[in-house]
Amino acid sequence: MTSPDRRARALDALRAQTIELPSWAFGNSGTRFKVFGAPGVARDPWEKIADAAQVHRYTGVAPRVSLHIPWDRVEDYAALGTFAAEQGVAIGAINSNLFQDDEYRLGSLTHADRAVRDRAIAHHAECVEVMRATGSTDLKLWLPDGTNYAGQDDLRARQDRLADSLQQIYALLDPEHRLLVEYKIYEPYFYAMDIPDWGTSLVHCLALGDQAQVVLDTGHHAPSTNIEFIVMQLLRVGRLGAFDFNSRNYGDDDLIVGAADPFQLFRIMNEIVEADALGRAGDGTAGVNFMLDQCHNIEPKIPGQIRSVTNVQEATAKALLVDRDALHAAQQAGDVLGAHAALTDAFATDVRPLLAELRESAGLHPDPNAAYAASGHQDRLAADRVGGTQASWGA
Ligand code: LRH
Ligand code: MN
Repeated sequence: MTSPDRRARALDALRAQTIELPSWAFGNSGTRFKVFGAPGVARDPWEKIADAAQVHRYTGVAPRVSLHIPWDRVEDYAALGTFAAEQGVAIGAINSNLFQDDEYRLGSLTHADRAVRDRAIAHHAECVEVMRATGSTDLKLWLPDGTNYAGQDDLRARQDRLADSLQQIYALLDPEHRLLVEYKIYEPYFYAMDIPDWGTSLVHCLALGDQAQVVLDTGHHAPSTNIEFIVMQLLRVGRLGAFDFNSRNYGDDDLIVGAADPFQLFRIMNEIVEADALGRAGDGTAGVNFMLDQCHNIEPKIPGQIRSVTNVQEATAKALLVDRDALHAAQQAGDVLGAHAALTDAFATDVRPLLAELRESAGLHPDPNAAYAASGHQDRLAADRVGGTQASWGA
């Protein structure tokens, strides 16, 4: 039975939780085989932001939208920021894009040709200008660079070129900015990615300085990787800047977070709660940015994002209900099963009534997905958004 005190503390923490939505989740996406369209899909950054605002309207905990440049390139970013504020949300992390230019076939920040590296660095200068115009403080860099065959290039020389390029990007930052460096084990290259794992991202972040932090995308690891261990270690060294939450069964599937492995998401949030890293960092800096990075290839986008947000809330609520005194006592006593049970008991708790109470106390419907479905908004979008070109990954 959860103590009233723990329940009350859990509600307080859940009330303060925020989850950042990816603008690209509101556009069409797919695989190399097919990208499906759907009635009412957003056609530009303004409509993507309006869709994200719907998710915040029904969940109350999704007040930021991360942008991807150039997918969300507009003439007037300050106007886009103002529009977002009018919709009740803010612009979050600005994502650079080094994976769609022909010049980057053999690398971008790691390329042997300085002119190609300068081009990639200049792209980040553009992203920093977008941050200044929108009030964003997070520059998110996923490095897609890599090689496909052993011997194709000098792995160490690429690292040295990368370190120099990252230093130049880091120098572009304002004091309140962060550079979030995302790693990925494979794809779009299939022999060696130049930032394949958390260790490589951390090595570069430590070399850069305090404003450089690691992004952990839950879909970017080898199968059976203990991701919560990586979370614990990055928190321990103060370099976990953000999550890209999604779930996977095989590769970088970008499915709804918690859909494929809810217990893994719970174990990850358990390490976050154990380290008291749910809210802003003790030193007042932003702390861990809980972002989604997903594609709704076949399901409707707004309901998919609402479901993703409520999945993160459920995993967080379960982690907040762990009896940590009992857990720590069992761990100290070497009570293997007792300690494990402290976690599995919390995981087995139905937290939906607690979250319904949280939403009602915030003036929201207890079931955001049911409320959105009943709103008829999806049908209105399909009726209103006729003509034009639906936004799509890569376009
Ligand atoms: C790369 C990635 C990265 C984004 C992209 C949309 O796989 O996770 O975070 O740039 O997806
Ligand atoms: Mn990602």
